Amino acid sequence: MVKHLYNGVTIECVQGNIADQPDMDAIVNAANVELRTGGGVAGAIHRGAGPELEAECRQFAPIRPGEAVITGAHHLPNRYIIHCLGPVYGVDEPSDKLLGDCYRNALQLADENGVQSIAFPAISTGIFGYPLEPAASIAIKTTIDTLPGLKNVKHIRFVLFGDADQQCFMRVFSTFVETG
Ligand code: AR6
Repeated sequence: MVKHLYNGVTIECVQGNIADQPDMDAIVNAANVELRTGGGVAGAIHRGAGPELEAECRQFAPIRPGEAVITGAHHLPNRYIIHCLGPVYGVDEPSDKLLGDCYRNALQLADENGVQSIAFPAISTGIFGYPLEPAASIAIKTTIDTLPGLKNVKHIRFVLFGDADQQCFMRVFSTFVETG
């Protein structure tokens, strides 16, 4: 695990399951347009939260790439779930801007709702096909750039499913910390 204090905010990269982060106020969902259950992250989160989550999501669907919406977490132990629609790689353009929008909008929405701790998965890097290394750079750079505008968020965790994914995020993260 790499952990660093950046502008008074703890940022860390861990290996794990996004639906099993009980110490976080909010977790982020790599959602689909209709905010329904799916594979990967969306499947894990909806399974954990229960059918009440899909019911609450209905009023916000459909969402656009880069957008973020907030709901309760229902049967999961968190206070909120923030749902982001990442870009489908090679389809939703400009994909780098849209992916950055996800992280920025999720952090701002979290902050507005008094969230102090938030966990992100690697949005768009599964079924949506975004290559991991550029996705990690966008996730970490956008997060660092957004920090100065945040009042409440004090702890940001990137939760990577696989070992290689975690290594990649840690490598990219170290570059920013060394040069930042
Ligand atoms: N915890 C943490 N990371 C996970 C988990 C988990 N439980 N499961 C998968 N990952 P994806 P996307 C990783 O496909 O690319 C959904 O079905 C995974 O290895 O969940 O944004 C929705 O319904 C990958 O690195 O999200 C959408 O249709 C990353 O999380 C579509 O997939 C994101 O994988 C969204 O695709």
